[in-house]
Amino acid sequence: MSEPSYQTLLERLARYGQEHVLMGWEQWRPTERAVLAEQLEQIDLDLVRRLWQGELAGQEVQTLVERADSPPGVRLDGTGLPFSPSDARQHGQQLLRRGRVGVILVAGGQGTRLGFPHPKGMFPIGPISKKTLFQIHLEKVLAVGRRYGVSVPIYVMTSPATDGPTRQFLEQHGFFGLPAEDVVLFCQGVMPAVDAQTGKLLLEGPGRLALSPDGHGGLIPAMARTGVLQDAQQRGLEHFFYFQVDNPLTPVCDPLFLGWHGLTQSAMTTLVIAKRHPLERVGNVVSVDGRLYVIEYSDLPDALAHRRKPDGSLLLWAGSIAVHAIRVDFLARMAHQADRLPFHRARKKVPYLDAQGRLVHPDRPNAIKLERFIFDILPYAERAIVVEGDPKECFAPLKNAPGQPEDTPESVQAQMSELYTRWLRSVGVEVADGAPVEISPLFALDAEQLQGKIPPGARISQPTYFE
Ligand code: UD2
Repeated sequence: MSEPSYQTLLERLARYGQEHVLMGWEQWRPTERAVLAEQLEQIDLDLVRRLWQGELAGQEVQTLVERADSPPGVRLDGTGLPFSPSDARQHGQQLLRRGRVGVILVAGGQGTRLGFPHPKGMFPIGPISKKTLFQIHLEKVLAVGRRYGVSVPIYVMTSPATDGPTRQFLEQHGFFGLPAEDVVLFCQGVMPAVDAQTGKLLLEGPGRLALSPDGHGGLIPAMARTGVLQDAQQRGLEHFFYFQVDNPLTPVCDPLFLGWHGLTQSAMTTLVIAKRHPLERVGNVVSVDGRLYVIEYSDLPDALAHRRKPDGSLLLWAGSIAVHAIRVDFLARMAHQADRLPFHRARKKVPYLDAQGRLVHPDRPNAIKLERFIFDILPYAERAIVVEGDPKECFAPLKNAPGQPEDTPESVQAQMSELYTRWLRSVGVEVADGAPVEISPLFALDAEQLQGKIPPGARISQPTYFE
């Protein structure tokens, strides 16, 4: 690689007042210089400046909430759409049998809150088996394929920090039984962190900008850039089942959910739960002028989150658990208009080199990180709907380190075990209270698949794993 020209870099950076990143250039090794030049290649400095100056802001949250209505869709009791649940389930099963559904798993996040120094998907979450999140997710995809007699491809989005270890881990484990060609990894882009006071790029080391993943909205440009979208189109896929790496209860490719989505010809359908309290850390799905929007919990002022309807129920009741069905042609259309996706600004603590070249670990948020969110494509989706799910059945996100009040490994494992206990009891198995149980996705994907697999009247009083 030829040595990048100092003068060229300086001129480019100076146009945006960012020439400080070349501080110490004379002392850097050629590789450090090359790394910086490469990082700068990936960054649109003009975009960063405009974002910093507050241009390109998304919709005003206050305005959205003022005009927010309940989103259209189907409630837990089956009401809300002119189709019956059995029609929906059948339609979903047909889509699966015809090989029209692929899976997207987003796994590019850094999992800072969990305090686990590897990609989150490598966390051993199985309450008894200690299977990792990745294994559970991939086995679900394998089991769905077996159930419907098709191969279901899974597209896994990583980020520069998680890409290497994720590839290595999945390869080492033979993709947990899926054919290698059906597990497609692709890496999302990055955005620089900027100083919250000055908008200057931060350096995490000599010649190294502080970069972070560009949010799961980065999925759209990344799918187009890496050829993943084309791959899906070539395979004849019509819908993606999209989910996050942190939720082992995700009902991957649930035919009922896919069926509601398909029957209504919705371009994007979101699985929601009725929020259990106003400040629950989920996105709020609302309808404004016939379009769906998600207002992220971190963007929602508390007072607005507490608003209630005249009947006392929460105005913003529909919490997105980040499970979506998305039409492939809609995603392809959005890939041509990725610029329409806004960036969200989050204040974060980011270590940086000060003017003397010393590394500073700030004790309060000093930087702005810029991220795009996938759900910001929702307002562009024709006939978008929500489908309400039961949080006990479909939502146990692993977010926090052990010992925290919620969404910890212990709480997630307890919830998994409770779900499997209900399935077992529904087919006549006696499970003693508190006895941990776990069911491998390859044994049964739901209570229905358990039928006939365990002799009725069986009793379980100690930790039991069905595989
Ligand atoms: C997310 C949703 C929230 C709710 C909740 C449910 C956002 C902004 N908020 O909150 O509305 O649905 O989940 O659990 O999504 N990821 C990437 N690349 C990135 C950033 C994130 O792949 O650049 C992945 C990450 O690996 C994870 C998922 O996106 O699978 C969610 O990220 P998060 O844990 O930061 O989101 P959280 O918990 O704030």
